[in-house]
Amino acid sequence: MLGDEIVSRINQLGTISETPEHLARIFLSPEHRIAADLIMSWMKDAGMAAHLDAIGNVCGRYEGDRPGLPCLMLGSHYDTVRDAGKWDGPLGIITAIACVADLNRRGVRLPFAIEIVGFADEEGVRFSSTLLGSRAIAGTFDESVLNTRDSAGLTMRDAMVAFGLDPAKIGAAARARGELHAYVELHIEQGPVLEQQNLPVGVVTAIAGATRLAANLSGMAGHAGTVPMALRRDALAGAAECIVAVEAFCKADDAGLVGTVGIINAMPGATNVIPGRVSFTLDIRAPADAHRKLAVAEIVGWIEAIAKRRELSLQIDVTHENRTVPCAPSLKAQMAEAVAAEGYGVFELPSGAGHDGMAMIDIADVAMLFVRCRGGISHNPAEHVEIADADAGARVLLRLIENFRPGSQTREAGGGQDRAR
Ligand code: HGY
Ligand code: MN
Ligand code: MN
Repeated sequence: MLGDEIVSRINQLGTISETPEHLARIFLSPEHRIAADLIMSWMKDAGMAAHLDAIGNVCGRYEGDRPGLPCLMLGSHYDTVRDAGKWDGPLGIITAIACVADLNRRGVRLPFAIEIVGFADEEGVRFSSTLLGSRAIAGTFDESVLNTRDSAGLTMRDAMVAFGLDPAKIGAAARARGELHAYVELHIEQGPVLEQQNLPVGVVTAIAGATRLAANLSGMAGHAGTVPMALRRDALAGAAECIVAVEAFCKADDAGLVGTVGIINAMPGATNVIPGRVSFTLDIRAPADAHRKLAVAEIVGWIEAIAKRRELSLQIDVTHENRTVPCAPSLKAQMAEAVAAEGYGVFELPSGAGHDGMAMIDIADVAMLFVRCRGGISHNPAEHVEIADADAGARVLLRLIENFRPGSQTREAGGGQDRAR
């Protein structure tokens, strides 16, 4: 069963982490490099040529029935969030490698090549701008991101050099539209819908767009014991009011709007000091781009009004924006055929989570296959996939690959992607 090897490799990769207690494999970290080497070895065992590209993506290629053919590109990301689950990202890479290994064992060569990419930075944990690996491959990497600093003050440029990469060569990772027939990603659903439908797999219709913002509030630090409440300009109390306002605004929405404050930092950070400065992040998403953009404008308006009333100064910037990306109808149809051929009900659903297909759309049609995960839990160490579902995902992906019919590309290159900020 393909699922056995997949689960064992998920467990093996899941031990490669910043700390043993909480899984974290952050872009350009030492553990990121160890993971890249392990994935490369798996690709080579599966009969692929494998290398690390100019931004740290792990790239494998399995030639078709003659050399140099355009490829069906598969993949997912091998970086993680902090205190992550071990399936988010790796399942797509490891399953794709298992499929190629199966073809290789049988000596099957197809009328197209197969490439698998382990993308280096989908989550954007370190430099607050996501999809860096897939943007480099799509040729849409924004060089200004090289100047952003991580929490230790290191720029992406310096982190790349320390990792052994040359920032000046990122452009070499870019692929031309004609080199790919399509990009197809298998990923855990990260939501509860397939479990509710009692289905192991689902066909993704679109990947929801997202806007990330960084907010900084400044008031007046002071003595916790001597400053009367009425005279305070407490930046943390102000941030708290903003966070509750964002939650209330999104809860009141009936069109799929979601808003999250994932990081907050109060300074100077002492029990007996009124916080003079606070920084926090915002992540706003909705199925429809126009709705998301309107919501972002309204939320920023709310935050500005709260800051003004509390006499706090506010700096709020968009750090990342991605529009909703549709999956190609011709690929969805082929995916549905593969699901049905494996004996499962065909169920279509949108992705609330972002994925590398949001960048890959600029050079190829995109499709995704979701695999059920227990309780819909993700970005959490409790993330889990049953072996039977991992096996189901692998069999559907293998069926899609073997029956894949390269269609006409339906998008012009550079299809209006909001550039990462
Ligand atoms: O944030 C996301 O949706 C993805 O997990 N990076
Ligand atoms: Mn994720
Ligand atoms: Mn993911």
